Amino acid sequence: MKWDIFLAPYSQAVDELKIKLKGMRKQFDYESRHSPIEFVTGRVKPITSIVDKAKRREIPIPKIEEEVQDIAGLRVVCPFVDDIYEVVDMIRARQDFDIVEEKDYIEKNKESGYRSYHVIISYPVETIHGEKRILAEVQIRTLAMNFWAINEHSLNYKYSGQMPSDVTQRLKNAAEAAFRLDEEMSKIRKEIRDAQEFFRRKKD
Ligand code: 0O2
Repeated sequence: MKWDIFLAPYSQAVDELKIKLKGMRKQFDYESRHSPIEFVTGRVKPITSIVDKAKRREIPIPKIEEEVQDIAGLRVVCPFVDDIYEVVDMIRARQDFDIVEEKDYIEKNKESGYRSYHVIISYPVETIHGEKRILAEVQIRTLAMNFWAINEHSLNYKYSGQMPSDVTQRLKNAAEAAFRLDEEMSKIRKEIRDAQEFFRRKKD
C-alpha cells in the first residue's frame, strides 16, 4: 500500500473542508450574528489508527476506502446543543458534497457515554487525474461533549481499551454531568447571548 498516494486526497479534503466550515463561522461574524460554530478542527487519521481499525473490524486493505469512513475527519464544536442541529441543517443544505449517512449519538448516546452528531459525507476532490470522491466524517458536538470526549479518548489510549470498571463508571457519570451542563446552559442561553451582545457593542 502506497500510503502517501492513498492519503493525498483525504489530506486535500480535510484542508478544503476546514476552510469551508470555518468560512461558515466567519459569515456569522461578518453579519454580527450569534455563530452556532465555536471552532472547527480537522485531521487525517494516522496510518497506524487506520490499520488498527481495519484489523479490529476485519476489513481487508482494498475495502478500507469504502469501510473506514473517518480517514478524513472534521470536528465542528458548538456552544449549545441547539446549535448542533442548526449546523446539521446548514450541512444538509450545501451543494458541494452529498450526505451518505447521519448518526445521532445525542438522542441516543453510546454505551461509553459518548455524545456527538456524526455526518458522513461523500466529498469530491479534484485531482490531476480527475474527480475522486472520498468519504469524510464530520463530528458536531458541544464544548461540554468535546471536553468529555477528549478526556475519555486519552484515558482509552492510556488503558489500551482495557479501562478499569470504576473509571468507566466515573466517565459515564461525567458524561451525564456534561449533558446536564449543556441543558442548564441552554436554559440561560438568552441571558448569555444578551451579555455577549452587550460586550460586542461596548467593544465597537
Ligand atoms: P479516533 O481515534 O478518534 O479516530 P460503527 O461501525 O458506525 O459503529 P465507527 O465506524 O467507528 O463505528 O463509527 P463511530 O462509532 O461513529 O465512531 C467514529 C468516531 O467517533 C471514532 O473514531 C471516535 O473519533 C468517535 N467516537 C465514537 N465513539 C466514541 C467514544 O465512545 N468515545 C470517544 N472519545 N470517541 C468516540 P475512532 O476510529 O474510534 O477513533
